[in-house]
Amino acid sequence: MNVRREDLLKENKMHRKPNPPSLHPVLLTRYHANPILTANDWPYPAHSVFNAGACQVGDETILLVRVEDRRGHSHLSVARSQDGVTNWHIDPVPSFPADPEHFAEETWGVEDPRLTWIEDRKEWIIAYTAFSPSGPLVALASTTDFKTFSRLGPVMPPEDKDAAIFPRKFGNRYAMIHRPVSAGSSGAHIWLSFSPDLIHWGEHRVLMHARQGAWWDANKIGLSPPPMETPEGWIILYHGVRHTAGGCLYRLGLALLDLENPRKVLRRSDEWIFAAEMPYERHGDVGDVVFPCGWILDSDTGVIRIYYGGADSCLALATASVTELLDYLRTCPEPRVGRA
Ligand code: M1P
Repeated sequence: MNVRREDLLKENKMHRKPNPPSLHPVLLTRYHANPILTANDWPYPAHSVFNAGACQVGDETILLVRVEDRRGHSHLSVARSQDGVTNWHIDPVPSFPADPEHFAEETWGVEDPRLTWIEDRKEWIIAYTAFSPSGPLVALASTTDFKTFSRLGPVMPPEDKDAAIFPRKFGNRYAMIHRPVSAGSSGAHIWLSFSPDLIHWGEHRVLMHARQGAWWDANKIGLSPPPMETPEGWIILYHGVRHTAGGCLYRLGLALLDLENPRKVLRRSDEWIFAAEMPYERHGDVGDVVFPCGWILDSDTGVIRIYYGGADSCLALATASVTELLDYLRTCPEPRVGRA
């Protein structure tokens, strides 16, 4: 059964538990029939499917899904749907397999794509993690149809991941958010860099520090889907990783960047807004993980569809309202300078 996109928020709200005034706002609402895609839906052998990039092309929603095989190596495959929720048509063979023969950095696979339409190039840029023997690094590829792909190659040395390109230039430079980690570093923080051509990157600076100590986003954070442009600024959805005696907890928080100067963080949520609660998020290859790599805003309805990996095993969907996210962000504090 197809789901009309305009009905999705309404329908999802009906499944939302009432929100007592003393409790936290519910900003993301899970699709009631999650997960939307699992390895059982795949037309060829796959161990797990998760962490998909997402975009809307005309009437079609396209997901570029991370598929892990039984070697433990990942490739990317295209899934298409008219309503973005059901009736997925999945490519019969891997759409974007790793190509270690020509790109040694892909020796152990390709992971976690984020998609951005770049208007001045008239193409989609895919920022993905190439898993090289020296560690994971950021690589870029382009496509216009999600059938053929051209690699721009690695753009950051290891270790670096969780990258996405902004959809427009600042001055005449592209901007990219990413998450480098160096030996001896006190944490994994979100960085912002600029480039004249998408190949040569510089002006690397920390955009948001992981907090420290007891915080939910202490020591390790990373961008989730690409930045979303709104009249009030760029909405950033990011994951924070709390290390506990029982393992890592991946949760999501929000930030807002200045529209013209993305180095300026206007707001950052003190609290996480989404965490693993459902069985398909709590149990899987890596439990207690919610990991979105793609979101799509329907500008007519203001509904955002957020596609996220559950427990590194399946693909799930949540919806949000862009108005509600901005209302919430306005209540968030301006970030403290440096680390907290
Ligand atoms: O296992 C959870 C996630 O771990 C990594 O993310 P990050 O380095 O940002 O913590 C990635 O391998 C990601 O694919 C995975 O979902």
